[in-house]
Amino acid sequence: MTTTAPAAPTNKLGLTKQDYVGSKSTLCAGCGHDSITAQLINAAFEMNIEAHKVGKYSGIGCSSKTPAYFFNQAWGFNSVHGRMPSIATGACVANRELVNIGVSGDGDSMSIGIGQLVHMIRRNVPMIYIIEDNGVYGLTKGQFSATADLGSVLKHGTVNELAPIDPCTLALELGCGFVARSFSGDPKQLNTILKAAMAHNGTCIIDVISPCVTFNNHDSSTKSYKNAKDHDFPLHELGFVQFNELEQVEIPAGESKVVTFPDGSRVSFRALREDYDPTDRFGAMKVLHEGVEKGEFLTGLLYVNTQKPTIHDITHIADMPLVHLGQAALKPGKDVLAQCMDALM
Ligand SMILES: Cc1ncc(C[n+]2csc(CCOP(=O)(O)OP(=O)(O)O)c2C)c(N)n1
Ligand code: SF4
Repeated sequence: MTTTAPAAPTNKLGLTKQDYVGSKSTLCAGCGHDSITAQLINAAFEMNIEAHKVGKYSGIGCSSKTPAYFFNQAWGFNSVHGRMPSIATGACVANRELVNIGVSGDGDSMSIGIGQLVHMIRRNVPMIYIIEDNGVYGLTKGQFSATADLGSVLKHGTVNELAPIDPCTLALELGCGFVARSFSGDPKQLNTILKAAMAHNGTCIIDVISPCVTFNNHDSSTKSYKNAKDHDFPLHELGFVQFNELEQVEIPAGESKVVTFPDGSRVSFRALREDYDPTDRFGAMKVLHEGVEKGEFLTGLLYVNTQKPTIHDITHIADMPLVHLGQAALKPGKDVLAQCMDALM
């Protein structure tokens, strides 16, 4: 008797998880970046994202190679080192219907690319920007990056004497409306944060500690699997209910703070640290600074503000994606041009 394998589960679009997969990873076995890719695939499958409506972007680094490993059907641009934000901003303005996902490294984002990144956050470009944070430049063989903790030690003994830049406090300072930190070794939390980011409209900065097993996973590294596990301090237990499941799933009243996203999806926060309020920006900054002093590695959806105007609102961009506008709208004629010129005088 022959038995047939059970059919793979499908989502509301009739797609299987395999439909969200990309090429085979060429990263080192055990690299944290591959776990992040896996959660992106899971989150997009669960959120019924249409992969052909995704724009995926990156800079240069091992982390920046990863968009090749998910969503084969998506649009993609692997940019120059640190230049992903301007490429993504252009794509986002040209087609406001895209779901934008950027993957970068701590080197790509916090050194050569920091100038671009801060202006992307300031403009509130709707995109999920993941920093796969291992404290080193993995691709160029493990030099310290700008997120390496003060006093951390490289494999061959070099000590880092510079204070780190924290992507999350930087994003909070810039008024980013969605700031999160997670760990590639905590798939459940990361999955929930990614789904919430997919429901958000605006820049999402997600700093994910993602150990580099080849150059920065030893005992004296503060970005190793062991160190992250030993010091991981989740600020809350997160729950996520997508807008189209609200009728089936109940969020327990009373104990949780609930934030509703523009598409109707909800995130619930059950506080593990008393009085942490994820909608209080200054409070979040204070807790993060205190955490650094205590040596705590604080994770969760640190801050969320669903009301911030995006670049589309600020620039009054047309509802119709610019890429779909016809000739008549794109070439409105001499009179309109003259009016524009007059307005500038
Ligand atoms: C303009 C330019 N400068 C320097 C480099 C060399 N370079 C390649 S990747 C990289 C840093 C990668 O580190 P990170 O972004 O943290 O990614 P990881 O490899 O650790 O995932 C550098 C400096 C480059 N490719 N282009
Ligand atoms: S060198 Fe490090 S960051 Fe790059 S693939 Fe290997 S483990 Fe990952």
